[in-house]
Amino acid sequence: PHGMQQVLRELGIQAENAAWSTGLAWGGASNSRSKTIHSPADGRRIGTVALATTEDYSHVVETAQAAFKTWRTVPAPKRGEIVRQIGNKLREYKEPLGKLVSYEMGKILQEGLGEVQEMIDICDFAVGLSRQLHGFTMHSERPAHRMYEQYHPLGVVGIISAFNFPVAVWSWNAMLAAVCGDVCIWKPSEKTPLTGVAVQHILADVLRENELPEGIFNLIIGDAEIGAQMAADPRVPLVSATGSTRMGKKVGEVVGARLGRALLELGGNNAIILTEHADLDIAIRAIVFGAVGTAGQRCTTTRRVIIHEAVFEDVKARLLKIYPSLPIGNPLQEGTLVGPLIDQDAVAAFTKALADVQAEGGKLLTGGEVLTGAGYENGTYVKPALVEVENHYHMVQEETFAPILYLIKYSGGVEEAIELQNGVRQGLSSAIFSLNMRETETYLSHTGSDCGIANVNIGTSGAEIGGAFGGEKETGGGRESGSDAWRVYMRRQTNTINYSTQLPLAQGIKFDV
Ligand code: UN1
Repeated sequence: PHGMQQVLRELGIQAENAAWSTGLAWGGASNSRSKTIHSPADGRRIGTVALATTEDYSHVVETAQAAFKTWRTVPAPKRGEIVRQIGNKLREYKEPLGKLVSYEMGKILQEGLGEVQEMIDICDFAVGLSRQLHGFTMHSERPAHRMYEQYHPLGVVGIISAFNFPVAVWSWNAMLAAVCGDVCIWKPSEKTPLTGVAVQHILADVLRENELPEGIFNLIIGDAEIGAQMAADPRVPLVSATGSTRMGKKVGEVVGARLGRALLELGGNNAIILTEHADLDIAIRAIVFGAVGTAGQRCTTTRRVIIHEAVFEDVKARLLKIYPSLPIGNPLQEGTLVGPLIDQDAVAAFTKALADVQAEGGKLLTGGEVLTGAGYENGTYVKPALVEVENHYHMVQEETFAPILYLIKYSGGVEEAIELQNGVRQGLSSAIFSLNMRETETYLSHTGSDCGIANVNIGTSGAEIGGAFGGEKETGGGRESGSDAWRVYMRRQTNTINYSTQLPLAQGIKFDV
């Protein structure tokens, strides 16, 4: 379908039944558990992977540890050169990899290609970063002493990625980690391992061409057990996990118990505030992209719109005009804007959330149906839903990973809207649409949005890689991608050097022996 055989050939995926890869070597599982991956778009089989065992995991960790000893001695700008080559390979493979992302995950082709572009962008960023892993220098209180700090590679970085951005979020972590001198072990979502296999093939070319040892970039396909093992493993000083808050709490607890580092990027409950001073034309576009893009399966998806009563009816009417005619269908078909949900469990969660929120008093305005008939045989396609609710409803407080948009009315000033926005357990992304400077500056101030991302006249999703990405509260507090997010992938060392003939002590302490 849609030339998928050709795509798989172009990507060189031969490792059917692979369970792990250390970059050059591939292995099946040491037992016979396997998983067949079907496209959420049409239910067809794309490939079969094996599920790694504890022994496979140990082998991969040991290979990674050995590779670290070499990789950390390669100068950072030379590591950047390898990442530059990876970026170039991704440019070469953008089309087939984007198609596979779209087919395996279900996001529309435009977004599949956008995801690969996000990988290319982070490669470029990491190349520049490889010459900018800066620490501070400071003045010592002691004469003829010098103080500075430096950043050293950390070691093995575990990356647990989610199905919704099967490759981009890995690349945010792996490309930064790579220039920092770390080696990575990637456990992709069991729902989307094939894009991981494809990326691993692309990496292998670069490793081979540069005669690098295996073990710098590793892939391990497995279930939650492998993730749990990684979290508990003291040989993995940093575990970066993207996914649900439920998963992240477990990983965070286990990593925390051994005093390791966890970088968590978990659930969001992202809101857009529309004040009476909003430019509604651009606001509506942002809301629709944010709410139905990726079929509501981004962690930055717009889940709530908090609308001033003066414009509430107008906004509702405009959304009600767009929602019923959204083109829903095969994500590889040009013109489709809404693809399928990842699987039927996700459809069940969508349906249940809508039933529950209505039981609480929510008013379903449009959508909510599971589509049937030609093109929808797989049972994974739904009509995005709009529901009028109150913010305190139990379901509104939850993140349902599906295209449900909650409309919430407010009548006071921007402070009231901010309080509603912040009145959830999650704190990832947020936005305000207003042309009134007092409102927008209040929103961005310390009394404003409590999220990791706060935008003005831009929606909640679709962040650029240059900024730090992540959020507060139950979102987990981690920051990935741009800005100085790289620091978490390194260990900081403070160095004091004495070039005098004396040994003065700090704080003026006298200690004569
Ligand atoms: C995610 O959903 O886990 O800002 C990541 C965005 C994308 C990344 C989303 N650049 O929506």
